[in-house]
Amino acid sequence: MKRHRPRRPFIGLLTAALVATPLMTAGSPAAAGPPAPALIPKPSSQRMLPGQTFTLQSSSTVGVIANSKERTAAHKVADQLSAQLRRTTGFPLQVKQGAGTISLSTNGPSSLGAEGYQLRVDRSAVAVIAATPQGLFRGVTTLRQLLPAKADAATRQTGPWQIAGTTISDSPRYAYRGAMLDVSRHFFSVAEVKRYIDLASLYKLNKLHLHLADDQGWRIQVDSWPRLTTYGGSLEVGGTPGGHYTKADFAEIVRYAADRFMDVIPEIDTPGHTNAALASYADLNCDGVAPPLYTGTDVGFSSLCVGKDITYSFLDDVFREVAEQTPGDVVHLGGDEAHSTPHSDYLTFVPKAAGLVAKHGKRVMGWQEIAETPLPAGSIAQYWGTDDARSQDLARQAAAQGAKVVMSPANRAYLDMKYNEDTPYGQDWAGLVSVETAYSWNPSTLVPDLPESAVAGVEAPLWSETLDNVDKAEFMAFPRLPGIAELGWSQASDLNWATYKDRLAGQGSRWDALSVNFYRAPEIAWR
Ligand code: TNX
Repeated sequence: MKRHRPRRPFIGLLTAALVATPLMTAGSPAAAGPPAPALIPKPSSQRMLPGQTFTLQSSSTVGVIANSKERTAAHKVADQLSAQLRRTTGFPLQVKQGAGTISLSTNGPSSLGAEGYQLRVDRSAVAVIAATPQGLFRGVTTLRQLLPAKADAATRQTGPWQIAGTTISDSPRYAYRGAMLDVSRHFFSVAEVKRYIDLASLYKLNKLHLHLADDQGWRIQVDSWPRLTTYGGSLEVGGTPGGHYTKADFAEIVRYAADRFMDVIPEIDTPGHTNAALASYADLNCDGVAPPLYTGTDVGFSSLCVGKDITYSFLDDVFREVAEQTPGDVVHLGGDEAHSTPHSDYLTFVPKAAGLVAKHGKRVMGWQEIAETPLPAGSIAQYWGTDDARSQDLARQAAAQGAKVVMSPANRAYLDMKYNEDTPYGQDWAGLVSVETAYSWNPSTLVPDLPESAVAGVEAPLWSETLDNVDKAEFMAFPRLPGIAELGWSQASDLNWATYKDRLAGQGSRWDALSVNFYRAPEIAWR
């Protein structure tokens, strides 16, 4: 076979090259070299470049091409890539300005949008092109999946570090692609949250919703109401010590997420799910008596006192301090399962609480029940139904008043549901959720007569009543979370269980390299 001399990458010609090179569809057998990797989420389009294999070498560099406004952020993306590959390859992989062996450029067409990117791998170079640093980051997550799984390990590995030649052009289906972590029922440390951010961002999720306050614990510092954390955060389910994030801790989580282009959406659940707050301040209770801390797993027994003024000065302070710590534009006020709040009180409460979130400059997000009340412009309702008529109605009511809907159907997207009867932890109130069940639905058509334009995206909640450590959390999230991520990113016409299942199988070795405690679902031929 005739070999071409390696060329220097020339970014300006990339778009032309994408079109001009002889192409082969992804998955078809290449002449030689590494197999075409199994990407999740599936990109909008991918072609293989037969006979072209890229090999990362000790002399390889990572180049950044970006205007002065975007240079710092683009360099950060390059630094993260280089740091990970340095760890496993042992190569220096110097990051520099201008073209490199791997080039990251933000000079792509604006038609790529905020998150889209193009990627080209040929025998001599790798180029990722986007219109923003965020787009570069998404492209780099694809590049990481193109490399051998061992490139994601924590320690030095042996090469070769090869990638099958390919061109990819990719952008997301939905703008909202979230993962929720319940840190109230069981507390998760900053390091554990960072780990979850790392794993979620690998699959292009862009929202981290933190469920920060519930009956069992208040987990975020509020200076004006200090007992919320010192007392209300002291325990967790089962009565073991809880914990909370100081302002510095929370800032660290927000920064870490932002470096991986995930917005943090803090949730303070109201008016139900509030026992931790009610236990901390007697005045918040209608009868003025503070209940004891709660370490069980029941829901629906607590409520803020809707008729008391102090309820709203409390929430004003809480939402102000939480909003101050949130660079993202959304704050979640809960609103679910308020079974101990009289319905007329609920209808009074939600608009007042929503008004306070809006007053502090944030869009309101809440569970589907909030759709029954008038909401400020730009609000988001989170569907958690199980195909029941009432939940579907609420989703349509949200859309009818101009709100967006994020789809978290409990019988499909709840990562705390057991996979099957033998799953050692988790719940089953919404049903058993197999890997296939979690994947096989369409966010835009799940609720009949919900206009497609109202659907902002998807989110996979991980409730932690039964998950007292991060190993258990990973076991429930993997392999289902990447499936939800694909529903959020990939085009509807590309969603196909048979082909997904095969791509999913290829993630097993990557999770082994990353030491993810995933459920080896027997229906997947893990490799
Ligand atoms: C329902 S769904 C809840 C949570 C529980 C979860 C357990 C929703 C908005 N609320 O309080 O943790 O089920 O699966």
